Amino acid sequence: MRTQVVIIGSGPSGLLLGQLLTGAGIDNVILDRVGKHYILGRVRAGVLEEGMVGLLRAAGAADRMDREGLPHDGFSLAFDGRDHRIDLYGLTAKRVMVYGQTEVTSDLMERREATGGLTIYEAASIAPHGFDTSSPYVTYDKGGTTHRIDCDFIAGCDGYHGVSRRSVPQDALKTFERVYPFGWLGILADIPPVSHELIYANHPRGFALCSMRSQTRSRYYIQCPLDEKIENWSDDRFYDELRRRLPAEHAENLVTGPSFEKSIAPLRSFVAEPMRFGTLFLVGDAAHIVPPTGAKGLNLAASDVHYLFEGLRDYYADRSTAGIDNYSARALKRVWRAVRFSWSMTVMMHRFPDTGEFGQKIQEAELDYLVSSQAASTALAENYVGLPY
Ligand code: RFL
Ligand code: PHB
Repeated sequence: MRTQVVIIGSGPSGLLLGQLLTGAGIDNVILDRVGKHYILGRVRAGVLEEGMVGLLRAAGAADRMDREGLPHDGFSLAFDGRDHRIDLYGLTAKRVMVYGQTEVTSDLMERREATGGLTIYEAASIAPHGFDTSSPYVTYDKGGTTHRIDCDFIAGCDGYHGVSRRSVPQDALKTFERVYPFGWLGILADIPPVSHELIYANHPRGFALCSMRSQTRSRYYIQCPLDEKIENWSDDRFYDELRRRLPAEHAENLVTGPSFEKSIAPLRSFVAEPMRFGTLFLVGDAAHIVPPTGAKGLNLAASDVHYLFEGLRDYYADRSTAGIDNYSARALKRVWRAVRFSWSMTVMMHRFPDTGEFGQKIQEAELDYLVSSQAASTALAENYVGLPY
């Protein structure tokens, strides 16, 4: 088989790139090692920047988001028993959209099916080859045979554990990493959210986040030790701990109910440079991971897709290579800004092993400054709604 672009990975990066390419008349095939239902079973991001919302519209996959998504004009920082609103819209004239990654993925899959795009699920041993030449190809096993797809370019959209980054010679790659000494225990439950906006809480017992998927579905997280066992956390224990970490006005209003998803996510910052190797491009989590505190992971995947799509579109329009040549530098510039923001939010909001009473006071002083200085609130808001592409 032959196509123009092979996309490895059918997560949000791969699907969004696929739809933008299809819309520009550029042939592409998506390969994933798992099936559609497995991909849709992963509960992840919930906050979309305006840039990502615009890309979903450009991909023709925004109708349901525009109907059901919740535009948010602000969020709260809670500390020292009180709640402080950050007026995103008032400070930046921008808002964010609360709409789950599961929904984004499902809408993109539906759009791909409607436009006749080819996705090969449950393809084993996917491997990129020859990407140091202008005629790369990808092989995979399915139905007892090895298949080969020849192409012009390969987009590695296969996440942190994918094969694309691992296929690059290790001496061609520089990696940067920080692993945080805690995780997030998250639940999803069909209960009305405790507040109509997100609450990020700093508490001496640890961080807590109240998010949502709709007016009737809540997504709550609490910081937990990395070796915590999920079976030790009944719903009641989770809600009790969440209540302790929230200001009294919210703790009293918390509606509880059975969770239908509960998982622990480790937190890390990771960047691999560069993001291009000949005719192979790394996109999204395949190239970088941020801790979820800044709600940036999926949004960074979207800005990578934007830069790569522009480069490929220009290449096919007039053989200009400027866009693909600049892809890595343009993407990494924005990546590092989001890595910094996510790291700083994580450091300011969480209890570290050495935080102690002094560290707690410093965090509270920083938060107090952030919410009371217009300049500092604006800087926070500008990063949260997303820096320009
Ligand atoms: P994905 O979503 O990991 O998709 C990669 C796809 O590649 C497939 N794959 C392979 N395919 C072929 N061969 C292989 N060898 C393969 N290995 C893997 C996988 O099956 C999968 O289908 O990466 P992508 O598309 O780059 O998307 C990135 C986002 O998923 C991620 O950045 C966000 O979920 C991060 N994140 C958040 N981001 C936000 O922007 N806002 C948020 O509010 C937010 N909250 C979160 C988050 C991530 C979380 N967790 C669990 C890590 C909250 C959490 C708890
Ligand atoms: C979520 O709703 O899952 C969510 C929201 C905001 C974050 C992280 C996760 O910062």
